[in-house]
Amino acid sequence: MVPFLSMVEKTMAENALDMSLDGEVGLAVREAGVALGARVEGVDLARDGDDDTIAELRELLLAHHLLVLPEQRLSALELERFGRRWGDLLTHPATRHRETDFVQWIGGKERMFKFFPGVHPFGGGWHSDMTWHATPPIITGLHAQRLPKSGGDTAFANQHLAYDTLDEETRARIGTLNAFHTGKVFGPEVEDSVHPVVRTHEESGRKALYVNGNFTKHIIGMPPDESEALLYRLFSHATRPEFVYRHHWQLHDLVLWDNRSVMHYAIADYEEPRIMHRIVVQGGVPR
Ligand SMILES: O=C(O)CCC(=O)C(=O)O
Ligand SMILES: [Fe+2]
Repeated sequence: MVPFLSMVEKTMAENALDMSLDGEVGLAVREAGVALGARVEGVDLARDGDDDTIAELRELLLAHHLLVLPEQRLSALELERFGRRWGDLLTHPATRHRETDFVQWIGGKERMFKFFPGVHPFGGGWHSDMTWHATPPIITGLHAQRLPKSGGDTAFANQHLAYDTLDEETRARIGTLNAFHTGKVFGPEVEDSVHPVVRTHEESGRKALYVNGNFTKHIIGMPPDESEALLYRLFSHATRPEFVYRHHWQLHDLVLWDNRSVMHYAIADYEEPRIMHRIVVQGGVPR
């Protein structure tokens, strides 16, 4: 078993940022959380959408798994245009912006504070985005339009840390397993998919846990009781607070994250409107 603290130290070293100036385009970068995340200032995406800036942001996202870009004044169509710099965009069956299918509009009264067992507002419950899709998004961007006076944070958990801190026996046991993910929570016509329990990041080569409580229903070829017990154990390990960065939103924050590396949870502890614009960048088949 890899000692947990040495993993955190490794992540801290990776994150080692006390406000450094990054690369050629002069972005100001500092750590957002110990487990993951960097805050990037000195960029105005409405203006600085050049290839060098996008290349720098790509590198930063790969290193830190999540980027906070404060004070981005982008319309929905500008957000869509920015998203297309990262790859093809996916639509989402649940919620679409009135101006474009490629930006999701997330908000509304029905999403406010309510606790009923098993009922989550959009994004509530730990998940990586759209894992029910055959080629789920590698990157999600969320842009804060309207925020409640308090509450409404989003929590993000580093799934490389989650994988690396599993005991060796469990890592060996899950290394070749696949799991069934369902999209039926969004409608009977929405697809289901099977993906590996451990995903290897195409760019970094690092392994990550890739199962989640919202969409992953069972392990393929395993008796139901055993599958449930294993998934339950993996879900609770994957979301240990030590792996988490909790983002407290400011208006016009744009947060980008890598769904191959992190899970997230929209915390529904607010009683006023909270509105987000969202884009998702399509990936390949998870391996
Ligand atoms: O509203 C949020 O904080 C996150 C919602 C979510 O899960 C998502 O945008 O993928
Ligand atoms: Fe999500």
